[in-house]
Formats: sequence, structure tokens, C-alpha cells
Amino acid sequence: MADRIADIWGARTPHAKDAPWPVRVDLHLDEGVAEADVERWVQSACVLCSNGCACDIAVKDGRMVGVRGRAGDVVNHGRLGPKGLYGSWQWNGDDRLTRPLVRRGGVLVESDWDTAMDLVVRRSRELLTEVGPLSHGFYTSGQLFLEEYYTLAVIGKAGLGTPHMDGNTRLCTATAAAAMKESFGSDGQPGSYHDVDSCDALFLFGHNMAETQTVLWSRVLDRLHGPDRPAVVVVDPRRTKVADAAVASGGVHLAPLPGTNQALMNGLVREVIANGWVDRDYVDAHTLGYDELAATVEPCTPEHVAETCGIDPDDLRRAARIFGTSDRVLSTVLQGFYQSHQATAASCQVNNLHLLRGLIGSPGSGVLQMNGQPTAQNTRECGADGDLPGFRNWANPEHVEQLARLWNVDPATIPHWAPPTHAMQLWRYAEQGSIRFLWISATNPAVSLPELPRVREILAREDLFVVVQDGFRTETAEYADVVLPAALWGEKQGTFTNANRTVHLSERAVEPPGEARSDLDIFLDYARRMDLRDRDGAPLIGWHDPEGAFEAWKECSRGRLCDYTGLSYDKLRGGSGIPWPCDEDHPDGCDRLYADGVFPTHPDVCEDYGHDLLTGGATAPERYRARRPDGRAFLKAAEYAPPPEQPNEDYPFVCTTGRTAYHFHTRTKTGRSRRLRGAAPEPWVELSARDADALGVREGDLVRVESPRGRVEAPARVGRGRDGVVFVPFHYGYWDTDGDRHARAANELTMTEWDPVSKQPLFKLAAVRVTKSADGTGPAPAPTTTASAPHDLASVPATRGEDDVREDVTSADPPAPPPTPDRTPGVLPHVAPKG
Ligand SMILES: Nc1nc2c(c(=O)[nH]1)N[C@H]1C(S)=C(S)[C@@H](COP(=O)(O)OP(=O)(O)OC[C@H]3O[C@@H](n4cnc5c(=O)[nH]c(N)nc54)[C@H](O)[C@@H]3O)O[C@H]1N2
Ligand SMILES: Nc1nc2c(c(=O)[nH]1)N[C@H]1C(S)=C(S)[C@@H](COP(=O)(O)OP(=O)(O)OC[C@H]3O[C@@H](n4cnc5c(=O)[nH]c(N)nc54)[C@H](O)[C@@H]3O)O[C@H]1N2
Ligand code: SF4
Ligand SMILES: [Mo]
Repeated sequence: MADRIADIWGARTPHAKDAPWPVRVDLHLDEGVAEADVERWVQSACVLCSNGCACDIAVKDGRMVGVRGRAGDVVNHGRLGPKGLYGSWQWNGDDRLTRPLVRRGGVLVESDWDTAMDLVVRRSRELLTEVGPLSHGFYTSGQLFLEEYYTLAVIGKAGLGTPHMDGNTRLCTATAAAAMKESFGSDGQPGSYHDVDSCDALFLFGHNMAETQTVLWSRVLDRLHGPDRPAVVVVDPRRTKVADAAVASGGVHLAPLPGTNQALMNGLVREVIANGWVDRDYVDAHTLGYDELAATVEPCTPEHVAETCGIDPDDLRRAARIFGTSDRVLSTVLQGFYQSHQATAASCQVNNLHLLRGLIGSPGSGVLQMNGQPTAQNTRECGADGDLPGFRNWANPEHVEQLARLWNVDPATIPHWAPPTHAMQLWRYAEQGSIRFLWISATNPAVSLPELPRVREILAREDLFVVVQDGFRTETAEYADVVLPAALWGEKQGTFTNANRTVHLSERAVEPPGEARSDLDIFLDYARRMDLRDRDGAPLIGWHDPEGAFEAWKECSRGRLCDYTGLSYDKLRGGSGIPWPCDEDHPDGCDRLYADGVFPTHPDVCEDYGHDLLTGGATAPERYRARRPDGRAFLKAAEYAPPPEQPNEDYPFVCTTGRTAYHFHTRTKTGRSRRLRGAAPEPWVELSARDADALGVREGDLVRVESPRGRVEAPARVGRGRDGVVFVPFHYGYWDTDGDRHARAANELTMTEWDPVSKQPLFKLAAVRVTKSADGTGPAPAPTTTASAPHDLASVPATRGEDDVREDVTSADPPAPPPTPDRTPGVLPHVAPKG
């Protein structure tokens, strides 16, 4: 038995380059439950991050009592991480929402579905009549199922006609989508997890994979413990476990000051060009924009960049050499880039590095513009983030027509006169009083949005009708006019797609508690009560259950890059998840995209006409057409610009925020698991040893972190980060403290600013000051097993749990990857690239 709190990644199963990743089946059952007691195993996949590890849920006496990784799945080959093992099913507790709540005399009281939905529908109708659809806003999630997003998107776009719909995916992976649209013409992950098994170098840009996709990191560790191990390069201001591995592998840890990613990337691109590591044939045949890129990065010498970023110029040279001279390079990008300054620009430079070397679409070479949330991919492809479903282009009238035909509505109903409203703007409209009906599903903005003092004011506005749909009475629910109790994972059926396009079916294992209903049923009920109809007077939504919604979505995806037409619930049962595109010609799905170097940039196909990365100014359709991209990718350039807030006399530190391995977001799920909670029970503040010393702060002392917007108070972890940078985990809201409720959440400190292209807010930088407020009583409640390890490891008791996970390294054959097609389906009309 293994203690997977102490050993996050589990036992090693090393293998050689190009050899398949062995199978290891991880199993955890609740105390007192033996394997023989399990009555049923129900197929699913973990919903605690974008890795999408396939698992079976153990059921006994109508309750979920454990999980087991699925050996035959391409994603995880049987493995699960600590959150999947301990956190994904233990919320059977007593504090679930079981009945709708409505506000009466200022307080939330239990009610019934008819009363609650009548209130919602009455307010909705009133506002539609008095003001029109622009009074309605929908703020959803990256954690519902595909069927739910598609239904919501059709309601919003074809039923009500409001452009005000977005997900918390705006906070999460809007930049992944934006960077892929800018470079490749469309959202859609080029790379594959199989590239981990065959790469020569692995670059992680602002991605703490060891803690945030723990099973994918196990896959990397198995390469790093095998023969011919890859070199790892990481760009992260903190000394994460990834950074440790980079140094141990002979790679490089680049620790730039937060807010300088674009400077660093321009430096890397310049080195690759200056050293002649560019594949000119590939660049000429398959890309546009080389000259402008080369000119933009020309001044960015290693010395120049190193000064801006606060790094050693030789480290930059070494990193560039690894990229420039390795045969196969895999890159991943995540929040250190997406949630920072110049997010899309910096993420596009990662795409550029690969395009310059022609390292895309072949085994071991590719880009993973990662997702974070388990179902964020579906929010984006179904259009619940405001985009048009199926990666269609809102500015292309033919794409709007296609949807109007599919839904049988007037094209004028479908909002497309301006770009969809992004989340930050949506909240602004609510603040200004033009959005007066805000329906929040599966997200907890009272903890997760930036600048919480402002968010609380918006949520509390008298003229804003707030609907909250969640499994728990969250911080956000406290502001609602109506709270709708939702069925959660394991209590409902649906599909979702992970960061490498792999679609999984999640079956219903148990009944939802009390009167809780699936989000799909709630949305369908709203559509029915609103009597939403198509052009011919038939009900707008023609489906009644998850499989019906999936079938409808398949039609919507037909012929697009994210083609699901070759999938079905039956096909997803029993075996492995399947990566899209999956159609008649590619019945087993596709492992990688763009092996042929042809990208969906043709003006009739592309999802977006692109932007100026520096200003966010949109490219006019005519200008885009005139460039004749026709299958070639864009090498997009931008100069470095300094961040909007920099350390100064009053606020001398940069504060960055993020995650720990043991908790998921605002902890509604992981905070209820005894083991995960024990590993990181309370918030903390990480300081470098030198900064702590200068402030007179010792391990565990209470410190106050203040930004121009708010403050956090928590014990200090004297850690291993770079000097001048403070780290605060963002998992802690205020639901389990008394006293000063508002001084725990990292977002008290963060600012209302966003990237000009992706509109993703900047959670990764704020200027702060730090002061000691009291002596400590012991070490900070931070894990020792992660990036938050103390500077003096011996001085703090090690984080541990219990020996309660079985890891079976079986002799089973690992699942074979689906083929990489010679030509990517869904990028037609095919126009042969020049060259
Ligand atoms: N355990 C756990 N796993 C999760 C989640 C979770 O809550 N908990 N959430 C999931 C979700 S939704 C997401 S989006 C992902 C996020 O996954 P990650 O992006 O890996 O997680 P973060 O901790 O937000 O940020 C990653 C790193 O960015 C670094 N960073 C901060 N500022 C900068 C900067 O200016 N430049 C650079 N280069 N790096 C910087 C931080 O030091 C941090 O180590 O994780 C997913 N997986
Ligand atoms: N400072 C700072 N802030 C951040 C970040 C950061 O790195 N730093 N990261 C940002 C990122 S990347 C993300 S993704 C967000 C996450 O922020 P949130 O989305 O606010 O975080 P969660 O705690 O996951 O909230 C999801 C809610 O949905 C509920 N839920 C789960 N499943 C279901 C379901 O099936 N149906 C319904 N109706 N409800 C469900 C859960 O109970 C929970 O209350 O936070 C963002 N905020
Ligand atoms: S890596 Fe992500 S999907 Fe896999 S078990 Fe862990 S939390 Fe779940
Ligand atoms: Mo996220």
C-alpha cells in the first residue's frame, strides 16, 4: 500500500524513449470497504483537472466508496493522482444542497423547484420584455459536461439572443484558445500526451505540472528515470518540483520576475534565429510573418533580456540551445503565462519556437497549450464561453448562417454584431447596472475572481438578480436570490474532453442527494418554462437527456476541426477515451494535429481573423483575406511591454498566486476530503529566505500582505522562491473561519486587468508590501512535498497521509495511441500551401 499524500506521483515505472508507458492501476477505497464489498464499478473520468484520467467509481449501498484507474485508457494507463484518489468522490457528506433556496426578507430559505424556477422565469421574462436580451448574463464554468454547455449555449444564442455569456474559462484557458487561434487559425490542441514518451526535450512555460497535472508528471518522471532521458527546461519564478527536475536532468530553470515572460520569449526566439536553428523550408512552406518576427526580436539579446527578467544570460543561451538542437521538443504552457502580463503574446512565442523549427505534429514534437479545468475544452468548443459553437467565427456570416440553419432560427437572433462579451466585461456590465439577471453555474466567483472587494459589491447590488447553481452553499451562493441545487459528478451522465482532446463518458453511479438535479435538467427546465421556440414554432431544444444532447452536438460539430460525428455513447463505453477529430474517415480519433503542416487558417474555415498582440486591435476580415494565409500558420510578434503594476516604494514585492497539489480551486471538493485537507489545511504566504530575513520573519510567523486593493493575513512559509516574489495559494475562501473572514483569499490582492487579446485576467502579478504581524506558534500549514517546501527542510515535519492506495504494476499491454493522420480533417477547404 502507498501513502499518496506523502508520495504524490506514486511508484516509478521507467521506460525508454519511444517505448510505451507501462500500466499501473491505482486503487483507493474508503475505510472499512474491501474490494469484495464493491457492488458495481461505474465508468467515468476524474474531474479535478484537465488531465482527464479515466477511472471507475466503486459503488456500495448507493454510495460512492472509491475509485480505480482504468488500465486501458490512453490518458492515464491506470494511474490516478492524490486529488483523483481522495477528492473526487468524497463529497457524499451532509452539507450538500438538497433543496432550492430562495431569498425571503433578506435571507435564503428552503423552497421547492416550482417556486424557485417560477421566480427565475418571472424575472427573466420581465427583463426580456422591459429591457431585452442584453439584460441577461450567464457566467458558467469549465466543470460542467459537454451536453450541459451545448444546451446552455443554444438557450443563450438562439433562444434569448444575448452575447453576454462566458465561463470561468476566461480566468483559466482563454489564452490557450486565443494563442491557438492567433497562430493556427483555430482552437484545438496540436500535441499529444504520447509526445512525453518520445521527446528529447520538454519545455514547461509557467506550468507547475508536478502539482497541477500530477499523473502527466508521473509520465514525465518515468522518462526521467529511464534511459535516454529528456532535458527539462522550466520557466517559473518559483523553485517547483518541475524546476528541481529540470536542474537534475541537465536542463535549465529560468526564474524570471513575474510580468516579464514576453521579454524572455523574445530572447529565446532571437537565439533560435541568430544561431541558425530555423528550418527554413518549413517556415517558407507553412508559415507567414517570419520577417516581422525576426525584426521584432532582433534587439532582444540575452544580456538585454536577462536584465529585464532578472536571470542569467547564459541560462537563457543554454535553454535556447536545448530548444534549437534537440530533435524532438514538447512544450506545455499554463497559468504562469496565461494569467500574466502579455499572455497571448508570450504563449504565441511558444508556438513560434515550434513553427520555426518545424517541430509540430510528429512523434515527440508538439505544443500543449494546456487546459486547467476538466471540461474547459467543452466550454470553448460548445460556445458556452460566448464563442460560436464548433469553433465557428462570429465575424464570418456563413458560419452564423450554418448555425441558424441547424437551430432553425433567424440568423439575426444569434448575437454576432460584435465580439462575444468576455467575463471581465460581463461583470463590469453588472456593476454598471445594464446586466440585471446573472445566472452563475458551477463556479465560485466570490473567491476566484480578481479584486474580491469589488466582486462582493457587484454581487450584493439590489438591482442584480443572481441565480447560483451549485452542489454546495458556496461563498457566492450567499449573495444569490435563488440557489439551485445541482447534481455533481457521479450523480449524472455526460461527456467531457481533456487537454489533449480525449473524450470520456462519465456514467451516473449514484442518485443525487435530496431534490438536486443535473445541470442539464435545470437548463432544459428553464427552456421549457420560457417556452423557447424555433422559427416554425417547434420547441427550440429538441432533446431531453444527455445522449440526445450529445447527438445534437455531433451535428453541430460536423465538418469542423472538433468533429465528434464518429463518436457515440456506446463507442465511448468499455474501452479508452477517444481524441477528436473523430469522423467517418478517422473512426479511432486522431492523436496529433497538423502533421501535414496545413493549418485551419483559410478565411472560410478559421475561427478568428486575429489581433494585434500588443494592443488587442482586431484584424479586419478583408485584411485577413488579403494576406492569403490559406493553410499557413502565423508567426505573430510583439515587443515586450512592462506590466501594469510594478513594485514601488510603498509596495516593494511582486505577489503571484496559484495552486498546491492537494487542493482544487476554492476547495468545495478537496476541502471536504479529510486527507487532502490535512495536507494543506489553511492558507500560507511564501517568502524567499532572504526576504524573510530582511523582514525579521521566521517560519510560521503571521504576516500581512497588502496590495492597493486589499490584504491577506497568514503564516509565513520561508520557502525556496526567488527574492522579491511572494506567493499566496488561491484555494482559501472564508467558509471555514470565523473572525476576519476576508483576509484569507488571495484575490483580495489581485487587480482588475486583463490581456488585450484573450481578455484573461492577471492573477499572477500584484505589487504588495509584507509586514510581520505576530510571532508564530509552529510551522506554516503548507505542504513540504511540493513547491512550498521550506527552505530548511529538516526544520518542518514532513507532510504525510496514510498507506491506503494500492498500486498494481500489471503486465497488461498499455493502450495503443490512435493514429496521427497524414492530413488533419476539418481544415478544408484545402488549399495547398505555397512553397
Ligand atoms: N492540484 C491542483 N491541480 C490543478 C488545479 C488545482 O486547483 N489544484 N486546477 C486546475 C486548473 S483549472 C488549472 S488552470 C491548472 C493550473 O495549473 P498551473 O498553471 O500549473 O498552476 P498555477 O499554480 O496557477 O501556476 C503555475 C506556475 O506559474 C508560476 N508563475 C507565476 N507567475 C509567473 C510568471 O510571471 N511567469 C512564469 N513563467 N511563471 C509564473 C507559479 O510560480 C506557478 O508555479 O491546474 C489544474 N490542476
Ligand atoms: N488568485 C487566483 N485566482 C484564480 C486563479 C489563480 O491562479 N489565482 N485561477 C483561476 C482559474 S485558472 C480558475 S479555473 C478559477 C476556478 O475558480 P472557480 O470556478 O470559482 O473554482 P471552483 O472552486 O472549482 O468552483 C466551482 C464550483 O462549481 C461547483 N460544481 C462542481 N461541479 C459542479 C456541477 O457539476 N454542477 C454545478 N452546478 N456545480 C458544480 C463546485 O461545488 C464549486 O463551487 O479560479 C481562477 N482564480
Ligand atoms: S491528474 Fe488530474 S484528472 Fe488525473 S487524477 Fe489527478 S486531478 Fe484527476
Ligand atoms: Mo483553471
